[in-house]
Amino acid sequence: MEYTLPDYYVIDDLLTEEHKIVRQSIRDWVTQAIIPTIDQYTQAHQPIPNIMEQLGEIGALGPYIPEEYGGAGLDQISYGIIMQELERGDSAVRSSASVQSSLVMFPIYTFGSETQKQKYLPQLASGKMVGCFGLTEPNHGSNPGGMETSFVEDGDHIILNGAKMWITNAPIADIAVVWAKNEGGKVQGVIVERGVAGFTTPETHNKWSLRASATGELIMDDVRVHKSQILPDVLGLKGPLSCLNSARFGISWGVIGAAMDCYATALKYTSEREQFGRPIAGFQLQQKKLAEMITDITKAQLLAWRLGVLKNEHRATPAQISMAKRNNVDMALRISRDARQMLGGMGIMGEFPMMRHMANLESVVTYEGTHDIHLLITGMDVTGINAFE
Ligand code: TGC
Ligand code: FAD
Repeated sequence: MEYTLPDYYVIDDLLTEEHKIVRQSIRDWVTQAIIPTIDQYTQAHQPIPNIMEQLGEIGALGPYIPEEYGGAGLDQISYGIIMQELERGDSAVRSSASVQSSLVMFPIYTFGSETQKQKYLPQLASGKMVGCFGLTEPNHGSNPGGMETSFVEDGDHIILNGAKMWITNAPIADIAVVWAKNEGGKVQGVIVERGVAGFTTPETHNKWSLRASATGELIMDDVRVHKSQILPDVLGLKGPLSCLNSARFGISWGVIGAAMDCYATALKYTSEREQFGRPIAGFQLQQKKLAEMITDITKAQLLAWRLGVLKNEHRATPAQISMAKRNNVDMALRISRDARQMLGGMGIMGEFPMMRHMANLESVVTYEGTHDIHLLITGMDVTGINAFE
């Protein structure tokens, strides 16, 4: 469907020429490579073939990682724009790029040894190697600090035991960054390679959401890993949580893409579809929905852009990132639901993107910290009182 993407407050003026070039190249790729077939893969509950290599080719993996490690050396706003354009296509595509970039490349780049960086980052940037991030466990989702996965030392090696659940790309990953407690009970990151004895990654079936992305478990049953696979430069829960800052920032931009797709589709459809002798966009009730959508998208765009500036200046706080993730995902989810209704019966069909975006966004509002958890983070930040204790 041909449409114009919304920029009601001329936010383009806030972007650099490089930002616009990046946006156009990813936008064109999504239009050609994702939109024509995404419904088919979603309906079939099948990951998009070679998606990681394709993302590597367009520079969407580790865009802000320095070029010496295979990244593109771009700024944080470019990263956000890439996530926005990918999620206009589908949240599954953005998920793959954000896990690889923020949850696998970021911790290796930030906390890894030089050997780890040289060995993994260029391969991950090209998409020839796929990574996943294991934090959530069957008994510990919102409260990762309670994790049971742990390791004991055995000479030059560690022996890792535990289970991770809901892990994006686990079934197709070559490596997993697994967060586990050491003998002292402190959280550490370990790079586990596929193929090591005792390590399995069963797929999670029957999802109604993110059906074009593989989700699975990480099962570690006496997995023996060399100590050189431990990320040396971080100890404690702040390790995985700081990776989440980067991924949540990307999501706050990404979901704007899904919302734009829903809004623009609804605007076009209701301008063309006639009932009672006139386009349904002419009815006040439909105009209210469209007016609220463009207002909410514009507010989300400004929030994301300002957060990008703060992030470029290394001034963005985790609580500011929580606010943007929570607000923007909620905005996109509400718009997907309203836009679906505006297409009437046609809104449930795969020819239109709303139902797919809506189902995807039900995961996005849950992962990377749920809607309620982010509210409590904001509450803690403004009151100074910790509701988790
Ligand atoms: P708490 O005691 O508050 O903090 C423990 C330590 O961590 C530090 N910290 C952070 N550091 C960096 N960034 C952040 N955002 C941080 N938040 C906290 C904190 O300063 C402390 O450091 P230190 O040095 O004093 O030890 O921790 P808590 O156990 O009370 O938990 C706080 C809470 C609930 C906010 C946190 O655990 C949380 O965010 N829970 C949500 C879990 C979550 O988001 N999981 C996401 C899993 S990954 C995923 O969903 C990927 S989906 C990917 C896709 O497909 O796109
Ligand atoms: P729970 O923590 O059990 O929460 C259930 C409900 O209780 C939620 O509504 C929550 O808001 C609420 N709740 C919990 N605590 C409180 C509280 N203190 N106060 C008020 N309400 C509360 N994890 C990874 O590590 N890596 C991945 O790649 C990854 N990918 C994912 C992909 C998908 C498709 C999905 C669905 C999840 C993924 N996750 C991943 C896991 C995700 O981060 C968790 O699902 C999420 O953090 C919530 O944990 P939970 O599902 O155990 O829910």
